[in-house]
Amino acid sequence: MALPVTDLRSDTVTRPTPEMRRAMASAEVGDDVYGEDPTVNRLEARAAEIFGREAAIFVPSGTMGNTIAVKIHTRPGQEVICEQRGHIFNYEMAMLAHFSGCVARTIAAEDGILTWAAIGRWIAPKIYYRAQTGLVSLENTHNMAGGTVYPQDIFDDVCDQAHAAGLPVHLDGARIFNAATVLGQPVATVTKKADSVMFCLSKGLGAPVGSLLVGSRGFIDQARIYRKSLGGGMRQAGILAAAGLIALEQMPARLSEDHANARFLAEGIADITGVRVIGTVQTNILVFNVAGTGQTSYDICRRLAEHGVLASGIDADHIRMVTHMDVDRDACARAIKAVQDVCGCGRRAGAAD
Ligand code: TLP
Repeated sequence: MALPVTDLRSDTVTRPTPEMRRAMASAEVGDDVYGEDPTVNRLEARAAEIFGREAAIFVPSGTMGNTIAVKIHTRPGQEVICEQRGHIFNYEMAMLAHFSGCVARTIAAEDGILTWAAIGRWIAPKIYYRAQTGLVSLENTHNMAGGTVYPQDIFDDVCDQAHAAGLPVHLDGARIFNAATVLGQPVATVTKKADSVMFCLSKGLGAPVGSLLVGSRGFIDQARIYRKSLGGGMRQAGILAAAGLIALEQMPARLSEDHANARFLAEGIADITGVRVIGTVQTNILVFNVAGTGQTSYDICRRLAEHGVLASGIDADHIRMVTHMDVDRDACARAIKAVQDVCGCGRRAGAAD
């Protein structure tokens, strides 16, 4: 009998739980563009409460949440500081430029974590012939750096120093509950100093669709206008918000399982000749370099798929695997075996059993 496919391409691939489906089927709904969907209103109120903010808005995607935040914080012609592999710069269809009229001032950090020492020197001097810095945008956890978590003192310091320089800070917190799990602190504490936060329900929290943007009342009032301009007015969106409420209330508690599975995967894969795991694998994302195998990541991913394991090549040398609620320990063990078979180089001499 064929084994089920192990899909490690992303935590976006999770399917709603039976409880989510039941809640969706029986959700009380109204027209959310009129502000009349009780389930969306409940989700937004709970998100604001959990994050200790005045207000929140439900958006169809993380990309839309980030796009709206950048638009509100900046003016056309400004620069947005972000990490070089940041999602807003690489995977959001150049909306920084397209929608907000800004350019990204990217700064490289090996672990994706930007300190003020790295950022401060790139703040544009206040000279009329230099494009001005409009915003600092941080990503926690940092996806392409391997799910890395901002140490709280670094995050808080960047926010304090940015504010002292007159700059707002937006947090792309697509996976902020993963970060909070590692830090052992509530998301309200972890994100307190950022001016706005976007987080996703549709990643490790398992909801089928949706993200939230949280901030001050005035900020969210403006966000409502831009959400509509982007086509994000979703009418009876309570069907989605019902699953989102379950994701928000119940799913953060199980994220440590995904983290343990990612570490298990990393340990198994680190032993394979030609493979180098990036970083320490703090959360549910594992990135590894395969240059030493003599194959490209794309070739390896194609061959892994033939073994029933799906992973993503993020460039020619790097593969990303993301654990989530639909892959268990056995599935991770099968993935390790598949990487061993496909890389075909056995285990590094001297590797422990
Ligand atoms: N990330 C996706 C891909 O787009 C890469 C994934 O599979 O990880 N911020 C961060 C840090 C993200 O990782 C993502 C999605 C987003 C924003 C955007 O969220 P969506 O996909 O809902 O627009």
